[in-house]
Amino acid sequence: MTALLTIANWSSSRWIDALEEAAPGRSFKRLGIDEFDPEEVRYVLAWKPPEGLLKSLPNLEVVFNLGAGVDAVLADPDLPDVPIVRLVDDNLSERMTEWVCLQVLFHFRQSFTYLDQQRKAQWRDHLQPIASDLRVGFLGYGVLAQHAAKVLLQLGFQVHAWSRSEKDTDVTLYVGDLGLPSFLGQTDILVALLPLTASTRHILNADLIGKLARDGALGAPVLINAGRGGLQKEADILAALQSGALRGASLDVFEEEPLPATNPLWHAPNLVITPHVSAVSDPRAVTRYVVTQMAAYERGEALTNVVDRARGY
Ligand code: NDP
Ligand code: OXD
Repeated sequence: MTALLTIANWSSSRWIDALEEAAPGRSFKRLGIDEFDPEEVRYVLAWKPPEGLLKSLPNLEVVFNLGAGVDAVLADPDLPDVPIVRLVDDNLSERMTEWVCLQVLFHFRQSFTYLDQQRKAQWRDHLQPIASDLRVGFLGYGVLAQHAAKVLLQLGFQVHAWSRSEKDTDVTLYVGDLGLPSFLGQTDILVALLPLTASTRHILNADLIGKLARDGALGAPVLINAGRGGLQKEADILAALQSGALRGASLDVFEEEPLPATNPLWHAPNLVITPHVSAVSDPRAVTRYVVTQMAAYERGEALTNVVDRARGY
């Protein structure tokens, strides 16, 4: 019985070391490096697996996605009918919370203005609103957004959120298409933590930006996206930054990654760019999660965090 590891963009050596440490008795093979018999593969541990791979494994039982977002796995037109388990892990949530809070505070504390003044050796202060004057809205209120929201609430920000379905929360929740305009109209800093699905693709467009609050303490809204690049219409975001319709933005994800050097976003005003690093999966933490799930599954217990294919996340 073999578990096959297939990861794009990341080096597999740290992963295989972590797996062998967490589960010494198991057989782990790396796609493209180790020899393996496709008939013996029972589990795949995947980050952006090549299309068709999963279908070629006749005895595959479970796919463990090594990240939280499963858009790359679900994009495989030949996806076999096996459960796909996504990553839900405190380590990942904590990293995302750090990044989200860093970006919210960066824009809130007018950091572009002060960095610009520093380059010009200018000593000049600006009126600083207080956190409780700012309305942070989470577009998507799942595991990661709820974790970040707790910290922003502690910092004093007003927080509200938008999701697909009703749920019990500690913040005001707007739901579905009907709730979206009211949600946007109350939002000074928008934080997108949505999965990429047919319903969310290109949701971050000029129309949405035009509906954000313009009466807030920062004078114009800020857009933060760590969900997926496919949520963005990048030309619209660029135009909004250039026109001032957006006061600033922070983007960790892009329609094309790596972001090509020729992309004009690199030179957009008031834009923070990070290279899809807001919450990088940590091999040791993820490995513990996967190995625990495998053991539970083999004891006949239910897998957790199984993706709902009809919903797309
Ligand atoms: P969850 O599945 O826990 O949360 C997703 C949220 O989005 C839910 O609140 C869900 O609503 C909402 N949602 C989905 N579709 C819609 C829709 N059509 N309309 C309104 N709301 C919608 O995901 P996570 O919080 O764990 O992760 C979110 C995303 O973050 C991942 O899918 C991934 O793309 C991205 N990510 C990026 C990373 C990075 O490094 N940049 C790292 C990790 C994740 P409901 O609650 O009703 O289901
Ligand atoms: C994820 C990611 O989805 O790292 O976990 O993007």
